[in-house]
Amino acid sequence: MNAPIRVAVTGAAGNIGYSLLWRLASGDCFGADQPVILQLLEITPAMDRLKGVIMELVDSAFPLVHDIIGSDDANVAFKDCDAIFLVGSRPRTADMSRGDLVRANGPIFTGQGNAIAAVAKKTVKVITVGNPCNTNALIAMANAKGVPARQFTAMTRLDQNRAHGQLSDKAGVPVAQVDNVVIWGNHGPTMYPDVSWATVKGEAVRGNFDEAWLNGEFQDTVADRGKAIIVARGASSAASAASSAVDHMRDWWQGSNGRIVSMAVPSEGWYGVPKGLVFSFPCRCEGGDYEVITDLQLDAAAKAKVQENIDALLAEKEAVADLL
Ligand code: NAX
Repeated sequence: MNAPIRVAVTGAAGNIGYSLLWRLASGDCFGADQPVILQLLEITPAMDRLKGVIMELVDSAFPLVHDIIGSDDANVAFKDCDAIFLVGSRPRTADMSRGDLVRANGPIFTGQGNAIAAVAKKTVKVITVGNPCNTNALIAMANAKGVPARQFTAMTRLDQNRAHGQLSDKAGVPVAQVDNVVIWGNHGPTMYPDVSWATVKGEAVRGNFDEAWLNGEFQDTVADRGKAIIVARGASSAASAASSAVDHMRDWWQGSNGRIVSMAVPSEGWYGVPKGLVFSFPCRCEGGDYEVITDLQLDAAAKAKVQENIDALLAEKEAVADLL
């Protein structure tokens, strides 16, 4: 058995937290031989709810959980952390534009970036889930002086999993036989699920699936899935988001076994994406690190979509320039 690691989750009393914490506690993310100390952050008015969540975690008697700390102070919750899930943020309400959301949530991530720099390990792995997640990750990264930029990532794995789910449904095969859809860009309306390298049962998707479906219904379904779930369930995606966050962190921590996985990471100029923008790229993970696959040949559609995402993310960055 390894020594315990410290794992922080923000917004721990929220919907995603209610699913995520149980997966972290069970060993699904960091491995069956990796004990964890859970360090949970909430805002002060939600501390009672968090208390209830912690009671339930205790009642679940997970052998891998060595301690649980709940706090409304990021300097306590992030202390000596090895991994952090930035989930907590204000949800978008009907009267809010995406621009309003960027402005409403941005300040949360300046404070949390400062706290990460002050108290977390410099090797901490950070995944940002709270929306707009790419720009929130950018803000946290910019405010965490002394922590390497590449420790900050944002989640597009839910988009990848949604795309794999659609291809699996269409082909009538288990999703484990679907590989290599690449998500480019922003976890937002411009996100692009690219099937150029995707395979089903080892065969290329292009040429074996109806092009009109791939370019139409498939892309629309992946892009609109969040809204469709709200309509059907009366609440936003939570368990699937938690599960995708586990997938993202598990692969980063334990390796992706050669598979291509999509992660939003700070660009180093790849594919013409300006340096520093947190952008979803195809990655492979090994040895506790990720590597962006930088030599894929993009077709005209992908190039246009990458540009659309650059424009969207530059506009979000501009809107929070004072926080960077
Ligand atoms: P909930 O509203 O259920 O929970 C959010 C929790 O965060 C609440 O308990 C709230 O008290 C807490 N919180 C708010 N401000 C905080 C702060 N400054 N510090 C600590 N905690 C804080 O939302 P939930 O359904 O859990 O979703 C959380 C976030 O994930 C939202 O921003 C949502 O938009 C985003 N999502 C991101 C996805 C992705 O693929 N990247 C998909 C799912 C989800 O929509």
